Amino acid sequence: GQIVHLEDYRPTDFVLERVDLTFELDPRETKVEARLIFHRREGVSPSAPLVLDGDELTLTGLLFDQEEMPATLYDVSADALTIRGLPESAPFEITVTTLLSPETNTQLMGLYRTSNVYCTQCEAEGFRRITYFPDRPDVLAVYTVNIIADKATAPLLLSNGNYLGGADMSDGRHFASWFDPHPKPSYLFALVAGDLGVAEDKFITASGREVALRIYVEHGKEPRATYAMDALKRAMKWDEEVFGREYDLDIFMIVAVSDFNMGAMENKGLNIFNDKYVLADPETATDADYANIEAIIAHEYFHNWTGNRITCRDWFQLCLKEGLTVYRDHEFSADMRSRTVKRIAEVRHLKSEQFPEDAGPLAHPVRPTQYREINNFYTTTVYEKGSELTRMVATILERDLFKKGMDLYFERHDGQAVTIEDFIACFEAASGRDLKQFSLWYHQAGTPLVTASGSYDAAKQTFTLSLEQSVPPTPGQSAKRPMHIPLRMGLLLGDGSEAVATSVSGAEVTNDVVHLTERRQTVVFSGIPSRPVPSFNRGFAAPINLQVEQSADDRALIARHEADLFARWQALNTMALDNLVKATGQVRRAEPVTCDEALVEGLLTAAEDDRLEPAFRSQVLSLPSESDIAREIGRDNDPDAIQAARQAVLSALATSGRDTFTRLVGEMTLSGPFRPDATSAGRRALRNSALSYLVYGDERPEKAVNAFRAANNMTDLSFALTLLAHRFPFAEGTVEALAEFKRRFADNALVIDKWFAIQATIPGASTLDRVKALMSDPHFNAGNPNRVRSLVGTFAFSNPTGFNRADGEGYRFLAKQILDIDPRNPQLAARILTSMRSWRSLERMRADQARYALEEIAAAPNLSADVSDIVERMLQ
Ligand code: B3K
Ligand code: ZN
Repeated sequence: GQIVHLEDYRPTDFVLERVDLTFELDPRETKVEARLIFHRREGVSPSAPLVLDGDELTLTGLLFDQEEMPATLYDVSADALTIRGLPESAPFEITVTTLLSPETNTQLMGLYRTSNVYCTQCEAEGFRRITYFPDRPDVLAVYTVNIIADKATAPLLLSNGNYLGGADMSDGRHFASWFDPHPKPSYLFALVAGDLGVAEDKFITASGREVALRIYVEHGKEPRATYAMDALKRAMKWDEEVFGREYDLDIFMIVAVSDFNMGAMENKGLNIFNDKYVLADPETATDADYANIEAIIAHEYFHNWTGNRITCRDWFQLCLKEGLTVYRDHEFSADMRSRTVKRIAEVRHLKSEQFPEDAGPLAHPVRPTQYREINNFYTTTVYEKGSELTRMVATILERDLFKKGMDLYFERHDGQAVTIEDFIACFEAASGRDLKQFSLWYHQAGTPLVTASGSYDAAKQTFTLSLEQSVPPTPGQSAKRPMHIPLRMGLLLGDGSEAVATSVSGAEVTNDVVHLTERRQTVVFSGIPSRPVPSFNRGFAAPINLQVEQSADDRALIARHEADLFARWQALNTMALDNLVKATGQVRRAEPVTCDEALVEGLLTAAEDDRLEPAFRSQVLSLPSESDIAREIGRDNDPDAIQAARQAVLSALATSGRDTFTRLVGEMTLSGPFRPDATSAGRRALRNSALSYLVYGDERPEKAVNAFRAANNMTDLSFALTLLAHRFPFAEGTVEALAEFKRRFADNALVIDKWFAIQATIPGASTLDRVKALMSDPHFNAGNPNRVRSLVGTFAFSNPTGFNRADGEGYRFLAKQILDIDPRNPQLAARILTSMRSWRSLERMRADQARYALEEIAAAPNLSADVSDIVERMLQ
């Protein structure tokens, strides 16, 4: 693959006016006829040829205005079709015919088959695997789609837009036609054909239009789409109320398929989903599954405006639709559930996934300027950091002006393919505020570090805050400029009340936001009656690392009194993290591990405080993960020491809090039928957190075995099984529970994925053998992305001690898997390989082993562009 540069962007030479597609579906020989009407763009040289993209295509016919195209006028290869001698300005029609084999398309890009259903995935560059086409997001056209297929095996024929009509044909086939009136880029094209069941409902828009809602699933699974349907209706209503966005077609369809490279896809009017994010019922889905379904259904629906109506000019602008849409789905979930708890979950996810990416060899700006393989840029930086940037715009502008800016964006750019600069310009125009310096967030990679220190002058009653910011160097970017960091903060007095400064100087301050814009800035708060405790980065308003000397007492004060509940959690989490880092050092020096009194006290006080919602208390009890600790340490990491340290702190907490945890398990027990709402989920979460301390504080597996037996929903059942397997991997009770779980859910692949994942995350060196054995389990299927991610992906991403075995066997295993997956499904292989993105922060011996494995991958012949791009950047 060649490197594509943002600066090389220029519009196409030809304007595409209309697209008319006819598919004659067949598993091995699908015929696609594309009739494309173009005209030469004004000012383009009359000799410029039309160049269309292709990928592994076979051309079987080419017409110009319905006449055979002379062979002298075109050149064709599998990845390009170049046509010369085209009219100077008049519109003309090109008819391209290609032949496809959906059944052997294992990449899951373009048109493929999954469980006997034809389906498509075109983002980013999959449409060029269907026909020769100007396959780029700034080419918007109106599509008509005709689908012809065998009626018995494919009674259902779907595409984007509104249904025009259809009929039976004399040969056992039938056809259907669809018309999408909204101009769209090719990446939003979709086709589905097969035999599926459907859940139906309807939605009346704010302006009174009726929209038919359909969720297509495998026959028999219709009842499991109920929650997804409910989430969809709530998302449609929320988008009307909060963003003023109405749906714009007569029908909205979702299709669940079992072979899919990612979560879901926002094709216009016809979203295609990984069935994992559609199907749910209490017996088979956890509270986390329900929350994910709600978020992803909403995310894809929200794309209808942020992505589809307004799309990206080029793929460098991916965050324009993804960052903004993630922000929208975060806000939706915050409104549906607990805002604080949602924010805690988001920050945990951001820090555990995006921060390591930004600190490692794969770091890139939210708006990159070059790529080799665009599929490798669907990253947590583009998505999650991109969302944080939108959130910062909302923080800087505040609610009303942010809303005004969003309204302007929809008004100004509807129907266009635009850039991040266009997006930001709307907020500048709406607010009159200069966001030039702020925009650096899009262009400079790396997590900024803010160092803060304060001093109190009792005589003058002033508190002076010294702030310093730096952005670490990242690949291709050695020097960075200071950014505009909106730091939300409060000053707490000894009694827990918040100090109100009579004046502030040294930086712009709006409400509780200090606008840090220089490398070094001093902010003086006057009229502060006693030494305050600063609470920084309320709500995690800025995605930064913060370095501040703060005593455990000061943190405890924040944890008890902060008005911002997120900041309370943050104080306790930081206290825990400091303790865990210290404990890791103690393990490595073979010293006894100590658990601070202040931590025990802080965690138990919050856990017992019934004025706080259970989900929040559960978040407090859940200690930073092994990878959180590794990230905080940053270098020379020994995963075994981290794990031992964390276990020791956990045991100490378990001992000190036994009474609290016992009481909580009782108090939080729910009766009555299962309900997936946030309040019930919160009680289950707190109960399970408390239970896990009891299990870790006990030498015997009985408590976990009993919990497993008593569970009447998947949340509790899988939690109990995880506790058993992770704490007592070889106990008889564990072996039995694992076997029973498998027997019970043998016919449900999504639940078997949990069974794989639980075993893949058992700590310790011996898990590698277990994972290898599981790969021969009849339920494992190396061709299905969900299976591969649950077993191989989970092992590499989420089992620090198992994967990072000191002998390097974990890395060699992964290298072998990557080379095995790559020829079939390069996107999947490349994604799983990113699990090694933090290899340089390992201790020397492990880092060497990791490098050998990466070098082995890099040296393999015929690597895909996807894998070679990742492996080369990782080794650079
Ligand atoms: N836009 C799709 C992701 C497509 C990934 C292509 N490799 C799903 C989403 O973000 O909503
Ligand atoms: Zn998206």
